[in-house]
Amino acid sequence: MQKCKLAVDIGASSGCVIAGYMNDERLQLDEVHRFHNRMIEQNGHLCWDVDTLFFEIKKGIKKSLQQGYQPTTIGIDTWAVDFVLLDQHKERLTDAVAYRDHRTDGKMEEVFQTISKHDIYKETGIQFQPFNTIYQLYALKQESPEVLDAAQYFLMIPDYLHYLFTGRLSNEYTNATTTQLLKADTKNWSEELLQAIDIDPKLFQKPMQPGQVLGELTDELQEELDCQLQVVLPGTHDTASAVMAVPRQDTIYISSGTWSLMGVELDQPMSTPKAYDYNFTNEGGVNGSIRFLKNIMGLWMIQGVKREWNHVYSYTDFVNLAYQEENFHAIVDVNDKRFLRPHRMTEAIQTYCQETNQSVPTTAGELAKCIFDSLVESYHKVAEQIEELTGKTYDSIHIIGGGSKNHYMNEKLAMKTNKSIFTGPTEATALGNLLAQFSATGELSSVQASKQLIQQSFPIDTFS
Ligand code: LFR
Repeated sequence: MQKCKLAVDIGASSGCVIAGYMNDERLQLDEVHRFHNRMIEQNGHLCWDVDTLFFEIKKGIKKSLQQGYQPTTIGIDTWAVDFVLLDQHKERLTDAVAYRDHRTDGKMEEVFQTISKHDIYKETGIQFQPFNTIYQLYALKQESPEVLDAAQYFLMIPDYLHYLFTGRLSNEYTNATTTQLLKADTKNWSEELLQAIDIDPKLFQKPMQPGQVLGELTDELQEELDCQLQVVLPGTHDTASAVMAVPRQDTIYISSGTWSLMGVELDQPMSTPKAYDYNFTNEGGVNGSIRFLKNIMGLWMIQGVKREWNHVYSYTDFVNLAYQEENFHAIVDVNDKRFLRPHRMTEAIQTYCQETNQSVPTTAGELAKCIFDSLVESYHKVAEQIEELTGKTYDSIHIIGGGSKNHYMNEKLAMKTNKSIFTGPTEATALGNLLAQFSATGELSSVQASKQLIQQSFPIDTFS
């Protein structure tokens, strides 16, 4: 039996259970289970099917045992900002409404009437996104105040999954920062902000730092799964885990997946007026670091087009098709609101091009080229903003995550920015999740050691 740790990483379109173990000074990964994830319509809202996610994780644990592994610890990370509420019996009271649901339309602006945008940023250092938890809670309070009256516990999605496995309630710190309800200085919930949206502070646990053991599997699950496991808190926000696995520190990174998260790691939050103007965020990281970054719309756009073209083309096909459209040029502002949750992505892109008097992409290749070129354009602009804000020049951009395999974009970005582009590892999020587990069990002692381990375990490609 090979001892291992299990990283569960769930993104907006798929999730996986990955076994990680040390072999000859290297970290070895083995994907034991992969499953689909998607939003479903429930009670008039777009929701995540958290019961199925729980089922799939259990399936992954069972498969790891069947494949000859002996898992000792497990940790779960997902996207950020979404949550559920539990009642006094610790039963789920709410659907897991997804952040792309329309319930938050216009809510951010309404909250600003009670507490100013400036004050929120000063208190939290977190970017303004209409879907932040603060605006979701505000929307829920308006729609169903009785639900908030009955609620006793607030759990974000990974907190809830961890609860199902252990019966323990926690609010993990890195994910909690994305609510835009945590005070940047105390790393605890902001009474002032909770009061502004009229939410009872009793719902929240004191945020717990990643890299700690949460608890054992419940007796019931030990029996069902026929194993004993410790649940360890990783950076439960996927981006926190991913950035932990960037092999170098003195670089701009892009965590490239459904979103492209582009920024640098800092020791202290930077909430200057310029950072506010550019809407940069200061998310809490693992080991006390701060992820100073900007959300860029990312591969969500090509995922939409892929779906609308009935999955006839794979991602690799879209990349190859983009190469063939050398003469086609159209650039959209990828962070335009219309692309966040459009009815149809293809149409949203075409309308943008029409309105801005550009060529309108109609073929799959033209659409792919338009999306990829527009993302590169946005990366370039954000790289300039990062250098302006930090007062530093960076000579490289390091791309991690599944999107780092897009050679077309990597080459264009190298040409556009004149910086070296390093890519990999693609499974950075699961890796970061595992690193926190190794550190909880005392097998890794420092950030330096973690980065070193990544460097010696995974190949890095270069584009210049
Ligand atoms: C990426 C991510 C981003 C967050 C967005 C919404 O998966 O976690 O960091 O801004 O999803 O939760």
